Amino acid sequence: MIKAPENFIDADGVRQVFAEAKEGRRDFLRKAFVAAGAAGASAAAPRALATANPVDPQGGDPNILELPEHSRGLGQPVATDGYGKPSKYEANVQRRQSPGLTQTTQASVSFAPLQSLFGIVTPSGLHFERHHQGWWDIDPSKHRLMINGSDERLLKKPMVFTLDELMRLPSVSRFHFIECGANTGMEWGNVAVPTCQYSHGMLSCSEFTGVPLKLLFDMAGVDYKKARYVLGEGADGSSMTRTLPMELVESGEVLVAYGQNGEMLRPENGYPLRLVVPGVQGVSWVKYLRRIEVGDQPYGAKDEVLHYIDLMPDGRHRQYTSIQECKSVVTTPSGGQVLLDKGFYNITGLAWSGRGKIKRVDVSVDGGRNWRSARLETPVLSKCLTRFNLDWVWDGKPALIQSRAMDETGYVQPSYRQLRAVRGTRSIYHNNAIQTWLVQESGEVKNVQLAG
Ligand SMILES: Nc1nc2c(c(=O)[nH]1)N[C@H]1C(S)=C(S)[C@@H](COP(=O)(O)O)O[C@H]1N2
Ligand SMILES: [Mo]
Repeated sequence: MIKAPENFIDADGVRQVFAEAKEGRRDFLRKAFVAAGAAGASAAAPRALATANPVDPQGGDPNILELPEHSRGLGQPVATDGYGKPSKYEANVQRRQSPGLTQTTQASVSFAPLQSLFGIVTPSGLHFERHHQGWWDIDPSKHRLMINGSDERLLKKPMVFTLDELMRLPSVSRFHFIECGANTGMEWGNVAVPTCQYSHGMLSCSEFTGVPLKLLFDMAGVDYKKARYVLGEGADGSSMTRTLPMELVESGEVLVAYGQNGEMLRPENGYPLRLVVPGVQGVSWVKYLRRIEVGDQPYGAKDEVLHYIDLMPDGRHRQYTSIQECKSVVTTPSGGQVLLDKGFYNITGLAWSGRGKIKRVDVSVDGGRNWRSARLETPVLSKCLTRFNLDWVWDGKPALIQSRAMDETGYVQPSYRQLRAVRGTRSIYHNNAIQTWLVQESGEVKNVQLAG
């Protein structure tokens, strides 16, 4: 046991920190703590250190430091775990499936735990999964990528690449979000799921590394005047095939990627090769990519004729909706979480747009009557998740928390009423409406939709 020096850190010392803070955020924080204190709420305001034992905050005598074992003994050796894992205390942070959502667990989805993540990057082991016929761990030495034309006038020289050959070519690395077109699909009719993991978790963001598809097309001698469509094909049993317009490839943004967050793609995410199609719905990001064909018309593959289409109010099906429109969600406080007491909270969330950068995110705590602009954290990148934060003092009364994002084109994320006026209620895909979380007096947070 060590005796703490007199006035080791005193309450005045703590006050001093606040006194030194300039106007603005720090000042807001100070006022928030004072307000919370005056209201008798202490959960958000840390106990002054002088009255707490800094080593064991729950401990008895504030002047006696009882060192825990980890401060006295020898820790674990290096490389016990050749590939590191999260702390055992984080074991509840998992991607989860929704039992009964699909008939088999191979043709299914696991959702990313958005409520537990910070910043913009999704750790690869928590990236959402969407497989139509299960995932594979394909031997990269046997994998090939073929590039061909539907007819020889469209492409001069069909080519087959090994992974080694692709990895010798000039590469680029870029941060992008991927969102399944069906994300938030269960909410079209009414609120369907309790947490943002299930309502918005078919969304992830990684740094992808690979070769621009345009480079491979140039090598193969594509005639860009005639070949206006591109077909990507996967090597799994789902025969995943999607048509892309050639303009996307010509922009240089479409990648044949092998890297994800500094290492090779995970098997669940398409190892060893996948298409990265920034801004476009997930289904077009073909995994286990084995073939790319150029053609002079859309291919009308099963996954673009039967699935990923939108049933409009007039009874017609809208096809080839590919760009994921501007959208956002507050991840804390969000459904399933509990606010322990009134006082200060950091409202945080994610915003993204398939059309470019996020320009602004407004947050309401009263169901859309009043809005305040949130802080956008850097980096703010194109077709990438953007993190936003906003200071909030909860007064203990019911609150309706919403976020509304705007992208650099000026497009503003719609309310459910605005979205349904155009789209009706019979869609499954492409729901980018404003999400509402109800904070109840008990502190419990619920998924709700506002009438009208
Ligand atoms: N080969 C192949 N590619 C595929 C799929 C698939 O089942 N097989 N699923 C698609 C769908 S619908 C989505 S949303 C994304 C999901 O990518 P992820 O599993 O890496 O999150 O992959 C797309 N690419
Ligand atoms: Mo998807």
